[in-house]
Amino acid sequence: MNEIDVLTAFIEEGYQISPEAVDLICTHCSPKELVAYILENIDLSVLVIDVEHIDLEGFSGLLPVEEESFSSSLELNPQNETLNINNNYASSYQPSSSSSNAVSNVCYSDNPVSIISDITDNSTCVGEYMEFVQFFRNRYSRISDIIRGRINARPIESLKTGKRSNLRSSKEAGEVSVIGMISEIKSTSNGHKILEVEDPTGSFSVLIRMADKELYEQASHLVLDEVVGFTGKLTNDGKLMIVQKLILPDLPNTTIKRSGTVGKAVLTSDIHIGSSTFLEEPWERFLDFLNGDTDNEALAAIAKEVRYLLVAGDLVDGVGIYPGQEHELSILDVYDQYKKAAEYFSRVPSHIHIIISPGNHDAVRQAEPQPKLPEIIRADFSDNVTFVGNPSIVDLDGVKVLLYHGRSIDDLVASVPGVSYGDPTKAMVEMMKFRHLSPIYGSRVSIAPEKKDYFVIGNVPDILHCGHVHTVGVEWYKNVLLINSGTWQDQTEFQKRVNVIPTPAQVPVVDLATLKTTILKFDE
Ligand code: D5M
Ligand code: FE
Ligand code: ZN
Repeated sequence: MNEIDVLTAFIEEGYQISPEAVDLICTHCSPKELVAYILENIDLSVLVIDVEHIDLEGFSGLLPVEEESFSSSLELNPQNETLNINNNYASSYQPSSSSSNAVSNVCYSDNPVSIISDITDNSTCVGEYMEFVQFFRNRYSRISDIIRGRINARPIESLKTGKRSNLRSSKEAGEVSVIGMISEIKSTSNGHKILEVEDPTGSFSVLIRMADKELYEQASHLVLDEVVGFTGKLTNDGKLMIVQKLILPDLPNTTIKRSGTVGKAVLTSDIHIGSSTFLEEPWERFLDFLNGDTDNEALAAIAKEVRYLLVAGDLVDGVGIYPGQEHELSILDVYDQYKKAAEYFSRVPSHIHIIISPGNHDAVRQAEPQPKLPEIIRADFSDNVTFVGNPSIVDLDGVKVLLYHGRSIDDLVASVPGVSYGDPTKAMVEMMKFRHLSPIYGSRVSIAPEKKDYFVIGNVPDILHCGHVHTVGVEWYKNVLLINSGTWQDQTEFQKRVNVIPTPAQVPVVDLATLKTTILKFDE
């Protein structure tokens, strides 16, 4: 890449860059990858990128993009002695210990966790009208900034002041672009879609024609309250835009798969301790596995490498969560449910760093973002447990994980064609395209209007870890690993009625060096 290439790359994304920074990039051995890395990680408040904004140390751990980075998960049955595992354990986790039995001398602090984003202790909202205005403005401003680098958008107000003939600034006469939050989605009698879109200056109607098949299909994935760019032409009276192109915030195509660290992270969720359908025996086998207590050599080898255990919500079943739940509980008191949970987690080897975030069955506020579990509950857990809110972003020794329980998946299943409970990663792909975990306001997810919209996906994580739907799924989307970690609860009577078919006792294990994922099964 020469200087012009570097300059163009940043200008196209809406940034200015100092000559010193251009020099630094041009003289680097991997300038193209470095540009992508800077664009991905730059703080949105930075207007002119300078040398100080270039984190060469952080960049030094990059892997080149692989064409097929996730080949379908290898399913392991712990009962099956004829496993053929191709993983190479040569790079096994060797923490700061001289003992040959390294794991027994490791402390959980050798497996560092830093919390990058979490509502805990930062909540300010009381639910007033103006807080909602500020909340949606924050969403609009952060997501529109992502889109703005890709189109030359004008304020919606300016569409109203000028008729079509006055709007001739773009390449093609009459072509205009706006960035708006979708406030209404309607169909006309002819089957076209009309969307009402808003920005801070006003609102406008845009039309997506049924005959424009590709665009129409793309538009069928749009949901209320997401922020999208629209390019099109105004009708002669200037009252409607006929859309020609949708510009989603999406992940950049330049998103690079980063190299991580050593060892493995075990991802789970929806344990539902206290439910009468909690699968205690498979769970016990899982705890045995973490302790290396298994005859299966391959599993024992994996267990040795485990550094992190992540729980993405619904640790316990809770009480009063759905009608008639009391008939399906084996532990009736919510504090007793957490005591039992603490007991189970005390049996996880103490060098494994455990991260627990809450879900809709946990004993914190239901409105999202949810803070971490309260001290009265945390006090029973060992020191190797770090509690975080929902959603939150954590850094596991260099691997960035966005944890979100996933309640919004209920809304996405109801709104987006092709998104189902059976394949939860489809909903997670939509989240990445929205650059938002839970855009729809006023449906299943109740939103606490904090000053910042914690659901906006600003910096791109390495892994998005969700739960809630009780089905396991692993997928890649533009070099981000999407994992739904299933459940430890068998189907409840309530779930039978609403036709939830869980895939319990399956656990995705992520290799932190390659992000390759293996699903371990404990159900037999
Ligand atoms: O959610 C477990 C699963 O059950 C998840 O797929 C959502 C689904 N679910 C939960 N409540 C309802 C209602 N009221 N209708 C339909 N489907 C539902 P969990 O959070 O573990 O209960
Ligand atoms: Fe659940
Ligand atoms: Zn849930």
